[in-house]
Amino acid sequence: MRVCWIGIGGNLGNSLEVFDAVWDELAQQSDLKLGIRSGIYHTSPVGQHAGDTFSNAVFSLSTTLEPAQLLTRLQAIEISLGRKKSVRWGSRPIDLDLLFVDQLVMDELSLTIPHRAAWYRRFVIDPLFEVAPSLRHPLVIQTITELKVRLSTRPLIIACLDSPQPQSLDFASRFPGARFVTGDEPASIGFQLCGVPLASIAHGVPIADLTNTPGDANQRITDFLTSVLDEPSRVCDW
Ligand code: PH2
Ligand code: MG
Ligand code: MG
Repeated sequence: MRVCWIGIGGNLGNSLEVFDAVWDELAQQSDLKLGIRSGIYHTSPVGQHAGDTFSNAVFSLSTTLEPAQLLTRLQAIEISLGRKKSVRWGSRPIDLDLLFVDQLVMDELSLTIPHRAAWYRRFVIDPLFEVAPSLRHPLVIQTITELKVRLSTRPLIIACLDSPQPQSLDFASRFPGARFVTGDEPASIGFQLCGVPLASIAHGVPIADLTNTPGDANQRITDFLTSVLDEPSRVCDW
């Protein structure tokens, strides 16, 4: 049996009802054993077409299914609950992302584990911190607590490795919690728009790989900064 962590999110319809429907559906599948779930958080929408505030949470389950089989199950539930194919990172009633499978590392066309963005998205890290603070990220080699502390520092020092000068695009005033430096200076987190694999470490700083995120440079940086600098609020138990 492997312990899998799943991120759940949505911003169309009644998210609490939709999340409950996901839980009830998974509870009926005899080759999965549901674990624990976090509370529900309100988070800033990430993406040009992402729409309104999202609800996000995480939960665990144990299974002997292969990750690809589990992903297929999750996708079937998304469709049964009204998920339509739309623009990438558009609004949706439900999104289920496979975040971690034990300490497994795999990178295939259809599935990357851990999820590429799991370590820097506050809408993932904050709910995980509630229920799995000592879970270790197998690539970034930090616990969820360490990742949460890293991202919560203000100002957050962010290294821009191959991007246009953020100052010239007004990021400094749009994201007052951040201070931008070049790749040679000490930083808490870096990002690169093209050319690096997940979390390659330069000077001990984990680098977010934005190679395959949607939009032009301005949008990709905006989305990254929104997810990194967000301060989710826990709105209720789930
Ligand atoms: N999911 C997305 C796009 N944007 N923003 C927030 N806050 N939470 C999400 O779960 C989310 C998002 C695409 O999967
Ligand atoms: Mg997602
Ligand atoms: Mg998804």
